[in-house]
Amino acid sequence: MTKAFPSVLVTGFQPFGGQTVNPSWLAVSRLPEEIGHAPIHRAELPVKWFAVLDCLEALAEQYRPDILLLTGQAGGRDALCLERVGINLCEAKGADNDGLVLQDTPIFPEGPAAYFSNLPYRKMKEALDELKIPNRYSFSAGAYLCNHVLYGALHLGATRFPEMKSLFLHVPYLPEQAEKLAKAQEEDAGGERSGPVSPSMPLETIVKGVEAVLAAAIAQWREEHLL
Ligand code: PCA
Repeated sequence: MTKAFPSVLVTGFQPFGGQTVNPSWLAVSRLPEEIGHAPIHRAELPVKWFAVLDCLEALAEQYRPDILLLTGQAGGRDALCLERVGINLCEAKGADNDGLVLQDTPIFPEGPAAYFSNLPYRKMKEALDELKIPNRYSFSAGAYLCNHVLYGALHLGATRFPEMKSLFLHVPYLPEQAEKLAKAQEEDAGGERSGPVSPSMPLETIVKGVEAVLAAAIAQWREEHLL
């Protein structure tokens, strides 16, 4: 039976690195139940090297997504970033939420060095441009958990779930996170503002942006499958 609408899964991440919130999950949890009549399934992923890909695989089995949009926080960035590449590497100074530090470790030793995102990033970018939401392509999602799930999702797509297309969207800090960090730095510096406040984006804008990129991916899927 042909489906009229794609199966859509959107993920955000738990807070990590001393933060109490993660704007990615806050935004995902505020999405409408349906976008372009496609029901939106959502999940919060753990910031844990060893649990996250099992979790993603179980979600892929449960929902069989055609569209998998992964989102996460990129503190310090000033725009929504459409991540175009996932690399086969775990490399971070900071620990995960289990206290584990991984460096020089491939995600899948037998996997290719990198995968390219395969959702319609150009259409997604146009949708953000139209709404004048600051955005850009990024060619490095880092080598921490966000890159991990992007590479993992594309590898799952290449090996087990051929219908599943994935892309990672990095989102900036919320204004209140940036302000809190600036205050903490100020206290460390003995009461003086030592530098500019980190860039940020209001939650409503992030939610609108996530909704817009999903609408673009869903419209593209319908065009490819129904025309
Ligand atoms: N951002 C981290 C991991 C979890 C998140 O939200 C990253 O950019 O890798």
